[in-house]
Amino acid sequence: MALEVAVKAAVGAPTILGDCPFSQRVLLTLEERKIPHNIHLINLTDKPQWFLEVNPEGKVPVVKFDGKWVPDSDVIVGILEDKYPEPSLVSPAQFSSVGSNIFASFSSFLKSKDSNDGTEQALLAELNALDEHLKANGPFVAGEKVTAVDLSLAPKLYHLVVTLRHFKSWTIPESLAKVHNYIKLLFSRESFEKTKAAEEYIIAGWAPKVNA
Ligand SMILES: N[C@@H](CCC(=O)N[C@@H](CS)C(=O)NCC(=O)O)C(=O)O
Repeated sequence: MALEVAVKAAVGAPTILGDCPFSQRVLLTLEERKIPHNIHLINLTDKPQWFLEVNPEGKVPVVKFDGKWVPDSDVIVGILEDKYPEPSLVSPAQFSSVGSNIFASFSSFLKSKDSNDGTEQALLAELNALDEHLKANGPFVAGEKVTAVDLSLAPKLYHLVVTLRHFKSWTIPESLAKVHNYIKLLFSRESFEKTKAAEEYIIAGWAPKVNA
């Protein structure tokens, strides 16, 4: 039986898949595991009553397991691993936090209006650390096979690439060749193509935060 999954709709286009990286992470996990699912698009600026009733916190993604809607991508990915153990996507424990500061440092740099506040250097340090990790262990975080940590990082790197190029004309330095290769491998997966939001919606989603 297909799982029910509620994810973000695009800003200003409630019938189109939106730009939430946590939602894409869950959709990627479902696609990689080939778990049949029905997608409900949630307009976060006008949340439907049924959604607020099953999920009072009002955040996406949520997935219905055994009649109960469960929020939080970490929790959802854990349940999917327990319920559908084959193929396992568990990342080895020593690699599970690789890249985990990239999203916060990217977001600070994107929103920064002061080019000397160190946010660019902080992001570069995180990307350098990822490059070093991939040099030693790549091409994916845990080697030859995609694991959960890659499926969490991929949507975040997508937001990074699209918005920094658009709002700051900034790109990841070519010298970080392993990061570039990693991004190419992730973004060209069928699961990624199928679950990504269009670039215009990524930009529309971030615009209010960048222009605040
Ligand atoms: N820790 C949560 C974060 C989920 C989250 O922050 N979702 C955002 C959209 S990307 C949301 O639903 N925000 C509520 C709102 O905008 O009203 C997860 O991993 O699922």
